[in-house]
Amino acid sequence: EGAGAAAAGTGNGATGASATRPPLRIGMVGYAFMGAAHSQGWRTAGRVFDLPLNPVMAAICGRDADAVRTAAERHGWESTETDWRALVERDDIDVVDVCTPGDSHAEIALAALAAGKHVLCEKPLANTVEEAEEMTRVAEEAGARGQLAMVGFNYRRVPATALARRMVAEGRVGRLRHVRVTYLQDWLVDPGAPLTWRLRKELAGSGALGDLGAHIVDLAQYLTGERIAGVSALTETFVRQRPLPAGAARGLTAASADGVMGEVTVDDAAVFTGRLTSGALVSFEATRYATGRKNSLRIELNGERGSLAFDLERLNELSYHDGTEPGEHAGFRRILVTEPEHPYLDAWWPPGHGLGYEHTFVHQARDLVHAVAEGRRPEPSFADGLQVQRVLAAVEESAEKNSVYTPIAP
Ligand code: SOE
Repeated sequence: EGAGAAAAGTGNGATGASATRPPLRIGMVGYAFMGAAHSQGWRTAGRVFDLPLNPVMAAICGRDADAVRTAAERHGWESTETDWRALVERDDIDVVDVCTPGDSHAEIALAALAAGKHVLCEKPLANTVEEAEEMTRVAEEAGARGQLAMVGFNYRRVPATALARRMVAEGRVGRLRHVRVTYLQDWLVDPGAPLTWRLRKELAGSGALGDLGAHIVDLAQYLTGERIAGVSALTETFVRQRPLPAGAARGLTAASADGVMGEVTVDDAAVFTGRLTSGALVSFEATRYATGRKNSLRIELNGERGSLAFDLERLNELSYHDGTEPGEHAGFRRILVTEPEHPYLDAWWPPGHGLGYEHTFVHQARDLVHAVAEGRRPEPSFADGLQVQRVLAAVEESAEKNSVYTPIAP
């Protein structure tokens, strides 16, 4: 992949060499925030990276025909469907990309695997451990037939987190002692904010825990290469009644004018500590009530030989402290993760020009295309998604028992 490829191509679809490669036809279900983010990924990946297959945005699916047509035009999808079952059965689709709320992940992913498709499923993998177990079992069977199943933990695809993973694996922090992770947002601070699907257990599975906690559990396990062996947790729902949304009940719509209230059935925040399999200690915090924190995901790892620190709001940077340096000149150094030697960056802009949130979805699309072409199990797999689901369930169980330490089976 050559530096400067990013500058090539401006229209929708593939340009130049990529148009001559075999197609990988994508069918996406859902067109809200994640649908837009994934669209961006599929549209851009083949124009920036020299991919072995050419991603084709074949069809987008949503229940509202007008809205899905508008989304198709905006994002560059070739056709639309209003029934996901029809999309899944189409012969001209190779990958089904599931960008719906969690209550439909299992049903759509299982049907897509049964229809012989590869699947990319947004996080968290499912709303329950049982669903995630079934999805993983079916994905493993499908894997034996050459089908791939991947979960959309996109923060693995920030160049700085991928570099952190590489540095941990190279032993640059040594044996781990502490990991501390927080994921803070503030979009629920206003008690008048509407009761959207994300606040209803039957649709979202859980609240800040599944939405934000899933990301940081996955990131902690990915960066350390370890599993969380057990947790002690507290969760809280600060605002228990909220106005029902006007219009579509599932979207992030404005509050209804008539003031009808509904019950919030998920957590607003989760705080938990855990133990890695190596014995290192981990602390986690996920909330939607941290005023001024918009999308603040921070992780710090402290090992015997050094430390690493990452902040999503400064995502082109990684801080590293080399604990083996003489004290006099030691300190955290800021690595600007924009060099061509850094993960994903050989295809992007010259050093110092920086990437953003959307690029994680471009990298996710790139990695899935490579995995399909090379017949490689993609990461994170459904089994990785199941492991995260088990941690989330253990957090809920521990919180119900007022923070009793709850072990997690592998
Ligand atoms: C909402 O809290 C949200 O959009 C999450 O659902 C995403 O996974 C995260 O990337 C940003 O915040």
